[in-house]
Amino acid sequence: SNQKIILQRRETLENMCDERARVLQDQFNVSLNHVHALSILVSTFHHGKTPSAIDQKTFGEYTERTNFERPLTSGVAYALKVPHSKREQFEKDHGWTIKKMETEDQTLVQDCVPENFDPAPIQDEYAPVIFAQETVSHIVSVDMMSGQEDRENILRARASGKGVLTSPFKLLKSNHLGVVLTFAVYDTDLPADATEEQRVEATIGYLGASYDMPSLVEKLLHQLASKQTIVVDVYDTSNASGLIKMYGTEIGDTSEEYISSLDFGDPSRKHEMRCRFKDKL
Ligand code: WA2
Repeated sequence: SNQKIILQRRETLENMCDERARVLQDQFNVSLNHVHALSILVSTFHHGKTPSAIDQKTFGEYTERTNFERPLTSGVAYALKVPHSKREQFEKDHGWTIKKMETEDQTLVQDCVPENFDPAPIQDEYAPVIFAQETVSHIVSVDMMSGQEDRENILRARASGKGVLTSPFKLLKSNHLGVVLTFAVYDTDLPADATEEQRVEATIGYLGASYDMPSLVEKLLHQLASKQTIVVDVYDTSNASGLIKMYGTEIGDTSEEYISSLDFGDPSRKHEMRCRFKDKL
């Protein structure tokens, strides 16, 4: 009967949506665990050894060769915590100045490379990138605290000791919306119940990964069958007053929609997947 067909169609939509949401969430979780492990690698082999066993070349090769471990990421990078009192020495040691992050509101896309960035204005502290995977080499020397989303992520990561996510924003040298995942690196083994102040004090750097949502969700959905049948949108719903579409299209039969929940591991961010049929019944 017609009623039966409508119910079956509904069930198909729910199953396909839940499956896609589960695959996306699992892949995200896998890469989150590997980014966490990378922060421990930097702590052990860069800060834990004298001389350090990691330089840009080692970091670049290692992160490129282990890229398969971090599905959905477009690149990983490591930034150091540099207080203003150490800036001059830091810049002398590295042979470059700490740059201010400049967004495309102020400049042309092609100018958005650190060589064209101005030196960072005086601040209490900076977070210049010292190591980067080849895919995000354009952020080396950029002060991550001079970008609003990156700065908020850094502050939350070091106070919490957990992996934290930004809201979707336009990444440097990208035309897409993306998110950044950040883990703080500490110079001592902190007790699990360490206070925020102890955590901030013990912070020495920040390991971050960027996710270019459209191209990466696209790649993932491509691997699943029946891409012809449904269309999916991914939303950041953290702010009830304004949902942000991180991925999606305008097409599809909007008369029937199903929502699957997504958990990307940061309790202060909420996400969901909204699915609908491509064609009307
Ligand atoms: N990585 C790549 N592209 C970006 C970006 C970013 N942040 N911010 C804007 N465009 C080194 O949390 C520390 C990575 C920030 C980590």
